[in-house]
Amino acid sequence: MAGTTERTALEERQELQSERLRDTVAHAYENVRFYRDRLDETGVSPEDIQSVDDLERLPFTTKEDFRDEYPDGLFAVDADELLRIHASSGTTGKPKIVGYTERDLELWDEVMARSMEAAGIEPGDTVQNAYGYGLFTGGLGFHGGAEELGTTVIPTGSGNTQRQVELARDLESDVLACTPSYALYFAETAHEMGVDPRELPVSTVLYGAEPCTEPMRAELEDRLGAAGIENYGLSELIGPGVAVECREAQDGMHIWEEHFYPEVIDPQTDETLPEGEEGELVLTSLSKEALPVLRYRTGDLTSLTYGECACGRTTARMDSVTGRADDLLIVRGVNLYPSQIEDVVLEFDAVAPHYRIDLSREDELDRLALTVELAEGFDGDRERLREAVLERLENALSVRPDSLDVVEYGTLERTEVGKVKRVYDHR
Ligand code: DLL
Repeated sequence: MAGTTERTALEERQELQSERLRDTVAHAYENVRFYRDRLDETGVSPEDIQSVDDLERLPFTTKEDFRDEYPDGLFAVDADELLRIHASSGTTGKPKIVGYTERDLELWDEVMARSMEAAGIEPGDTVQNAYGYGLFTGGLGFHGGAEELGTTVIPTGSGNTQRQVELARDLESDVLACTPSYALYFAETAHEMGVDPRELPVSTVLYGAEPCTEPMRAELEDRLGAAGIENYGLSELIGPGVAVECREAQDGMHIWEEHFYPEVIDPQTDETLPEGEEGELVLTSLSKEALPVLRYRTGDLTSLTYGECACGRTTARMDSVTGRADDLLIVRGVNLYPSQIEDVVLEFDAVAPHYRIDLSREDELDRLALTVELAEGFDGDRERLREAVLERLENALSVRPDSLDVVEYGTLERTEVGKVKRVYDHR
């Protein structure tokens, strides 16, 4: 796509980033009281930020800041300049409200079209968009990008899954855009309808919006007979369209970093971490009008890689998100993320890609109860499987769940709309 720095030398991109950073900081300072106060308190003036190397001098922006400034305290333009409002899918408390000017919407379409192009989607392809339409950025984000790229988009939104299977078959959808959990549900529904999901024309699944381990990706690819390409983004920055894997290498997600500048920090010490080290992703918007964000702490844990990718793109790449800083489970002193449990459990062919973690507290101690589901048609020894999973968890993670239930295929609730919930904290 023209006018991007996807394949330019690092120095050239950095110059552009620095120029845009200066503009963004000035824009935020002049038009958002929150940023003006924060910078003044910190003793940093916009002139102090001349290049991306000065970024570390800026204070962070957090989810709490969005909540405190609800609904529109972080907006940098007047309400009549907004063309659209979305909100994040926060499960608790107030949603984070985000707004877009005309230029922001154009930018969003551009980064989404670019993401889809990098994912190997071509003009003329048919994209069935099963991300939710509405306040969630998934639906309209993919929709805009698909049209910008010149594909045919079928705006099914989420839910109504039998109908979706029929449409995918009858309209010959090449691409299914949805969360990874929905892709699995879609495959299951097809199977129940007597349709072999692998026989459907879908050859690419543009998944995202939820964590997805490699074994989970392998499951969804296998069940749908399609390539899974991972997408990452968040409402606070724009929505989907922040980063995507390239079809050629699938070696980390390319961050469209002339618009979203990435850093990874140690969430405890707030120090910036070097390439390859895992920590919390921090993003700064470089081209946003309505909602510029400076050093936004995403809460998402990942690491960054620099250097040219086998596909020829030179952008920074981020690894799959292993979890959220606030998803950390501490079970009898052992630090653990749900994705680590997923990784181990899905090693077992006899286990379906559905599980549930329940946390409770008894006598001041945390209890972890794990429920896994049997693969369809399993007729082996259930108790032996249970023991094997327990032993493997203990070896791999140094923690043994207090209880492990192995339930029949189809027992655990499926997510047809919205993001999957696998951890239930009753503490
Ligand atoms: O989930 C935007 C999106 C839509 C991304 C469709 C990709 C596809 P929010 O609802 O604001 O926006 O939620 C953002 O979702 O901070 C992550 O915690 C999580 N998330 C998004 N993509 C991924 C991913 C959209 N690939 C929050 N892997 C983010 C893991 C993801 N988590």
